[in-house]
Amino acid sequence: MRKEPKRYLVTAALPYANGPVHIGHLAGCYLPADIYVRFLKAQGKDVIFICGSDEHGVPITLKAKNEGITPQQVVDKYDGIMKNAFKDFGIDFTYYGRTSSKTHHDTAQEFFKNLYDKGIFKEEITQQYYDVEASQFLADRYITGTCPRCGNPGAYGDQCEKCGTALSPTDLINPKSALSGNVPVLKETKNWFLPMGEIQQTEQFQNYIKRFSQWKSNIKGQCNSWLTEGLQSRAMTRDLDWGVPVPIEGPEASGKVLYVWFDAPIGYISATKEYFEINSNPIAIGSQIPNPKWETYWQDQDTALIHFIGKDNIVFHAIIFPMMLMAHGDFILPTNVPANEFLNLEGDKISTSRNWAVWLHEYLTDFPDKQDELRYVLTSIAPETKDSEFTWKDFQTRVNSELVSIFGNFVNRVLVLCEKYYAGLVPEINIKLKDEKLIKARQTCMDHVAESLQQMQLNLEAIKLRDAQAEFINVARAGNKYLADTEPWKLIKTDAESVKQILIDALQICAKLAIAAEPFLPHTSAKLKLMLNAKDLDWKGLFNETLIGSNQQLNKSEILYKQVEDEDIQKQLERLERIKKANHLEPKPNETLHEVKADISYEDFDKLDLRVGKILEAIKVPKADKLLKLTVDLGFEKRTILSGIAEYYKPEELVGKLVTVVANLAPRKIRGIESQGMLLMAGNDFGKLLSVGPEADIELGSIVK
Ligand code: B3M
Ligand code: ZN
Repeated sequence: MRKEPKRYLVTAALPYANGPVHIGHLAGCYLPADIYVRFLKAQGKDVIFICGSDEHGVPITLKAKNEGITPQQVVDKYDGIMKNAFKDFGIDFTYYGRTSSKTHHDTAQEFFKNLYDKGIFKEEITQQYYDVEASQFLADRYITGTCPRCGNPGAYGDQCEKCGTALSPTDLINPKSALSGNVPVLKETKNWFLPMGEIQQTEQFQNYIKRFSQWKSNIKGQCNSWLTEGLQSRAMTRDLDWGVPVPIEGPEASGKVLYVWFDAPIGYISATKEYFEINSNPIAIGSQIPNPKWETYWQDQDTALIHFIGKDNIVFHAIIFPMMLMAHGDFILPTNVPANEFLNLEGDKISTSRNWAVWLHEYLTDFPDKQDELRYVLTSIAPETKDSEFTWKDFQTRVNSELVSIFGNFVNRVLVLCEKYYAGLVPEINIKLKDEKLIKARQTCMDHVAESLQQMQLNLEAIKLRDAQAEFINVARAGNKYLADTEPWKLIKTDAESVKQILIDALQICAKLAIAAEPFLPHTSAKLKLMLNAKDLDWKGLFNETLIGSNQQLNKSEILYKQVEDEDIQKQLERLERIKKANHLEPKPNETLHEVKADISYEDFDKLDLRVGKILEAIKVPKADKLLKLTVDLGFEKRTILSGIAEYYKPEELVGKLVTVVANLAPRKIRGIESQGMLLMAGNDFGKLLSVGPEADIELGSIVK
């Protein structure tokens, strides 16, 4: 076991400033990071929480091109939008920076220079893809193609987001320019490479990776598989004009910038610096030293550095950035990289380009006072170990049957009864409970509360936030059960003294809930503390017996949560339905599904020659909305096949996919092109699917029977 760190530096991935924030972002890293930080702060730990906008890289320049504005205009627009969305949902960063700031440019350049001067980089002249039409080198997301590792046809030039592998453009199968769609040419250029394969062999790196054993299995697994394959050198510079200029004198570096994944993680350092620069006398929460500096957090070995990220960022945070930090030498290495998997929405992957998302700013327009409700649901379904799914129906159920019926209801019953019986003045207890049944109910409740709180604390420490929140609700559940078992509203007529004890107990549970809610539901926590007239309740009180004393005047109670109505959910579902339609993904009427065609003999069936093929190329047929012209490899020969699937698949999604082909269908001319076969398809709610999946591990030309 590692000893308790003196301080914590928690980071959340710097989001690209190229679009608003959606629930997938929130659930993936900002909310878990915020809950963890709030938990640390509540215990009086010394912690700073750093984030900021990632304003470089191809995602920004592509967005600028699509919107017809400059990259600077893109980042200026979204930096503010993102920052506000986080604030609205209570994501309480110590500092939120931007990578376009001067401090960041200086810090990133100094960092690069440090490694350059030490001779860490390997200078290499390599052939890089170039788009002749756009007169531009095609780095990173400027180029797409098929991932050589998992066959994902939409992999980027620097990474496959499906399997997480870090790629170079030349690794891609069937590369295409994202600017023009053209097949790129190769052109020589010089860049500076981080020799990751060499660093992997160093003792320091081998020592560092021992930490993986303490990490979540999804991260450990990915990292170990890359390390087993062996790491390749990776260019840390790019032939682009948007980014941090490469700080090398002379013509060889002109027109080049730092690779965005070199500069972005340094953004954590520069944002920390900026925070200390701007706050001339910063008092980091709980800091044990009088004048903490940014260096204290980044260079002192007693700091725990924890990066919250989404799974597509694992390689950069768990391997590449630590290698950079190691090569520099002045910095600590990450203690933990708690990466989450992805959150899906109503059966489909969240997608910004298809507008398949719940945007935070839109959510707030429809549910202006339900921030904590969304935090609660997203934590309940957090994709901590595997992908998970948000549906509006589930949102409604969780809010109504957990927040409203369990937590909200318990607090409301207790406070309303106190108002009714004691005018909100906490009574004094004169006699202890005597009735056996009441004594037993009380003991059971107290045991459950203590156990759940303990379990919640352990889960928070282990960053198992889903389980931690479930234990939080169990505390309220135990409180509710106490009331149901003792029925103070009936007992008041026969044994008013016992009711005092029961309600005082229940008030202590409300106080514990107010404290424990802080990490998960900060708005509710503040509201409840106010209602209890106990602003100063703090985490240390969680296991105390008496938090609300006799004669304390409670404030007026309010309902904590309101029901989510069917109409609210209907409205959201209709919105998604409209988007689905707009994306041409609407369900097709399939009323003929139950009518099976007339029987055929085996001989009839046997006339069909069904084969497995691989799509090598897919292009749109001009002036035909539905048609794609495919080149399909049957192993023994290549065929041209026309298929009416342009509404359902983008050409680039098809390349590399395996399909079932009717190989002996008589050739047919469609729009002047001869189609030499047919693909088998299956209809489903979203359109049509190819009948042999991309994962099929099967020889081309195999006979389908
Ligand atoms: N901007 C990628 C992303 O938004 C990237 C993270 C940088 S963290 C240093 O997924
Ligand atoms: Zn892949």
